[in-house]
Amino acid sequence: MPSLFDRVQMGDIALANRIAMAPLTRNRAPNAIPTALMAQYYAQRASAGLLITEATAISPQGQGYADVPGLYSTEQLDGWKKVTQAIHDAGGKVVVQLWHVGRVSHSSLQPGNLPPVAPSAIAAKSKTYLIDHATGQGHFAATSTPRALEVDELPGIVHDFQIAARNAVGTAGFDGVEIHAANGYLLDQFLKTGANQRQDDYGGSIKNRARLLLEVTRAVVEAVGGGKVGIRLSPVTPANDIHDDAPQALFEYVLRQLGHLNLAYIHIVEGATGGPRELPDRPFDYDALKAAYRAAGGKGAWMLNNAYTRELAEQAVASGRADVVAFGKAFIANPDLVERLRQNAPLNAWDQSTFYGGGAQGYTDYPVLAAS
Ligand code: 8OZ
Repeated sequence: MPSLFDRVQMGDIALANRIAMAPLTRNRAPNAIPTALMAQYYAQRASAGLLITEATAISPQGQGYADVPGLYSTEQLDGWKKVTQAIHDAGGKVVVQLWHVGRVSHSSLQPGNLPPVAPSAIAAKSKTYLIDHATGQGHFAATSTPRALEVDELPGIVHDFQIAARNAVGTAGFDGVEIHAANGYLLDQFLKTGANQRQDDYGGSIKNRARLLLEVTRAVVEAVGGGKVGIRLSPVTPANDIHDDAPQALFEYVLRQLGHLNLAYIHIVEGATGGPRELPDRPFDYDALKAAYRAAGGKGAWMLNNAYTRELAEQAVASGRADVVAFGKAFIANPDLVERLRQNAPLNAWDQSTFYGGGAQGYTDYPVLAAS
């Protein structure tokens, strides 16, 4: 039976164990440029089989929060190059999470202070995080009402994803990319009925709502090869005010299509992102989802995430329900999480007050186990 601590090959990427660090927004990239402190933070966690970076904007329009990094300027790519170098020097593997927030943004973060963009002009009842650069004070603010994208703007967004993927692998030194199609951001907005009321080829039927996601995925695969591409999906999360009327049928369709694309991995958030794994009002059969992917020929690694304990993760890998398990908050507080899980050692508790923004405190100062 496979264990969490066994190696696994994910497309082109060889993992030393089946423990991934989930993507975690930390808001410590002033002007969207990755810093030396970020390089230190990720390198500290390089014993993970795979590091998935925090969500990273593919374009200025894709930005939705203060001080999250981007991947579209030379300075940003130079910053990431130092991050990937530090991770590789420490023996780790890393993919960057490619992000367009869609409607989950604020006009003050958008080019020309214009409204954010979305499939339809429906505001998310959600918050974004802004920092007042005069005082350095951060605060949450309601997201702005978006405008609906014109159909002739969509190829530009597909292109932005493709260019970001090419630069990530070709210039910044990443081992691959993860397409962020979860948590109520742009690609999830197109997928789901709660945010998409379009009447063109990108709205209405499941096939139409999945079109942008599949165009983006094909473009990214064309740029870097499927063996370097993963995708994150969250079928029933309520994050950022998103919902769909029939998620089982929607996601089984999506996974059947992804089954043809030779991806490195599929990353599924079970339940509510960062919250309960089971939602009584939003039931979902994840095993059926995986079966749909495999039946369509999908051979990528199956990565699961959300509120996993050591025991639950071991069971998921031993039973074959998951090939890899991603841990989020536990990795914030435990740079040596892999070693702690191996030894069944106690875990440091996380400090929620330092999740978003700030400096080294609550970021690079969590202790590792004493050498024995
Ligand atoms: C927490 C705060 C801000 C953004 C996600 C990128 O949920 C995020 C995010 C999480 O995917």
